[in-house]
Amino acid sequence: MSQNKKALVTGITGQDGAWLSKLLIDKGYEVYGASRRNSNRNMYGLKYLGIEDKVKIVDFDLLDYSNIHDVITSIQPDEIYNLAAQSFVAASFKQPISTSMIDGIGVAYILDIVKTFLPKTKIYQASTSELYGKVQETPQTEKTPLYPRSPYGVAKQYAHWMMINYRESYDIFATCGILFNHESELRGKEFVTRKITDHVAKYSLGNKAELRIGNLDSSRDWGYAKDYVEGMYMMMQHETPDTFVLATGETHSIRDFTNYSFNAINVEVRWEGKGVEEKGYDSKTGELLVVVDPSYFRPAEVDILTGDASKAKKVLGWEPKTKLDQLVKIMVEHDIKLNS
Ligand code: NAP
Ligand code: G4F
Repeated sequence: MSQNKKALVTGITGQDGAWLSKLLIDKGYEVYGASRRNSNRNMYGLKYLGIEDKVKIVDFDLLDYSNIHDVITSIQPDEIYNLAAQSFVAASFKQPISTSMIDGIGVAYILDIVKTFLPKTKIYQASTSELYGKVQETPQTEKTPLYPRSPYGVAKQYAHWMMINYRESYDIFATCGILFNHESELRGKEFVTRKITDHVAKYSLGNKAELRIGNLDSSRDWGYAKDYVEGMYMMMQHETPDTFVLATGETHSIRDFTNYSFNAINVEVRWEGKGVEEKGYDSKTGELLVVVDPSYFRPAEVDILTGDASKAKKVLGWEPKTKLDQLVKIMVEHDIKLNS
């Protein structure tokens, strides 16, 4: 029983921060939610999950060593879940330096503060399947060589190896979850899945604008965020710090995800053309639904990701529970309610 344990969750206003805090609160943890000072903090996720009044919010910025030091040493958490990041890959090409500072150096700050002041505190780092980038083998496991393809991926690789280095050098409980894409009704709307489900929801409510999308051929291994935060928690309860992949093992293209989303409102998409000329039409009415917009293409793309989570299954007993069609349905139904 983990009653009275204290957890510091960074990135509390993000998708995973909300889902993980709900899980920790249900387990009896005292949860401190770390969030950047902001004129209008996004508390939608915490409200949606009914825990807004149960999380203690603390001002926290991964760019500020003294702030991180004060937060960690005053709370003295048993567990730190570092979920905060500039997490949008496309933005990392436009803001490579700040992304490197937040997603890379910010993690080094946490590690060094824990090593110096609270060496018994466990740390979880949100590593990512973007580390595999231009994939060197399929499916990807904990042993697959890394080849990141964006400033985001490169910064996360630095953080990932700093975690391993502190684990090996100083006996810090520093655990990394290499999570493949996970989505939910709390996903930010700039990410492709939520962009699509939000669009389809608005379309079903009468807004007939076309969906403007980037690379339709790109493929991802998508799971449900609610399942994945269970894996994070399990990693932190394991007797030793380690690195684990969480994934479904199934890969679908952006085109597939678009099909599933329109299917959720009983619309079948018929695809015609190739490359930037490809278009999606309503198969019954012939109405134009989807066009390719090259402004969403990235300078370097991660074409396809497929994870192998056998180690997490064998060692932790973790398995994803939600299939992609169920996930799409949850997201589209949520977005229809939200837009109504
Ligand atoms: P998200 O929704 O984008 O949330 C990111 C959080 O980081 C937000 O709360 C944001 O706060 C905070 N943040 C950004 N810059 C910060 C800074 N300088 N100081 C403190 N907080 C800062 O991301 P997510 O989807 O929940 O993902 C959680 C973590 O897992 C991220 O590290 C991400 O890179 C990683 N990851 C995600 C996936 C996925 O598929 N979702 C897969 C693998 C790894 P604001 O509200 O102030 O912007
Ligand atoms: O939804 P995305 O922006 O997610 P991406 O780049 O895979 O990154 C997410 O997952 C990572 C785990 O692998 C996390 F580490 C990261 O923090 C984030 O959560 O894009 C997915 C794919 C890309 O190939 C992109 O080029 O969708 C393609 N895409 C096509 N059209 C689009 C669009 N992406 C966005 N965001 N918007 C489009 O219109």
